Amino acid sequence: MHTVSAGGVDIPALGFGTWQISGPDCVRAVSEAIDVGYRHIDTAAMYGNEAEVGQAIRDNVTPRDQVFLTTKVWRDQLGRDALPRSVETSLAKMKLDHVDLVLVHWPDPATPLAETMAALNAVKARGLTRAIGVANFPSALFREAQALSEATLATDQVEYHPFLGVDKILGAARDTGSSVTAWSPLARGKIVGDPVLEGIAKAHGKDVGQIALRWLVQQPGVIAIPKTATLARMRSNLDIFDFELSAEEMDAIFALASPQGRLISPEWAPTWDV
Ligand code: 1BO
Repeated sequence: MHTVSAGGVDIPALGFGTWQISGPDCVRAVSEAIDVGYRHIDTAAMYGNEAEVGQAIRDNVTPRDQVFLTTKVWRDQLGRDALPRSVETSLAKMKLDHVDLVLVHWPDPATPLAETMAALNAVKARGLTRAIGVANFPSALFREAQALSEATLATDQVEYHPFLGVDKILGAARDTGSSVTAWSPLARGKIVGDPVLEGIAKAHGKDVGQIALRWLVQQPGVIAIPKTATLARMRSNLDIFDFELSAEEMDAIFALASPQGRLISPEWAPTWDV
C-alpha cells in the first residue's frame, strides 16, 4: 500500500473507518483490521468508541508506531480551552500518549476559526498529535483554516465517493500541500448494481467496492477510510493494490458524480461547494 505525504506525516492511503462500530464489536473489528494489514485507523470523540479503538491498538502485536491513528474533536469543543481538553480526554480513553492526526470534526461558526486553529496548533506543539487537519470543510473555509494555521493541514476529511464530486476541495488541498480523506467511500452500499462500476469490476475480476476504493486511492493525494465490521469485507477492501484503472475507466467513474450525490448532510453542515 502506498502512503500520502501531507502535513509532515505519511498517511496510509487506505484506512479503517470506525463510525457506528462500538463496544466489543469495535475492539474485535479494529484488532482484525490491524491483523489483516490495515495501518491506519480512524475514530472520533463523537463515535463513542475511542476506548475500544485504543484497547485494540494497545493489545495488538503490531507496534503502536506502525499504526496511523486519527481522532476528531466534536464541533461544540472548538474553543481555546475546550479543544485541548477534548484531545486530552480522547487520549485518556484510548490510554495512549499521542495520536497521529487530530481533526476538527465539523466547522462551527459559533467559535472563531482563528481561535480553533490556534488551539489545534497548540495541541500539536505539545506533542499530543503528530499532525492536524479538518473534516467537512468546504474549499473556501479550508483555505481560510490553512491560512490561519502555522502547521500545514494534513487533510480535509469529507464525504467522497463515485456519486459525489469534490473538485474544489481537491484543488484547495493540492494547492496547500494537503490531502483529501474520503469518508463513506462506498456510498453506503449504493455503488452495488451501478452498471459502470459493475462493468469495470467485471473487466478486472474485482467487486464494485474494490473498484470504488481503487478509483479513490489512485487519485493523487486521496485517502479512503471504508468501514466494515466483516472480516471478509476488510480483506477485500484492502485487496486493491494489485491492479490499476485506466485513464478511461477513471474518467468513466468521475462522470458518475452528480449534485444530488451527497448522502449525509446534517443540519449543522456548512454550505457545501457546488
Ligand atoms: C455525521 C457524520 C460523521 C462522520 O465522521
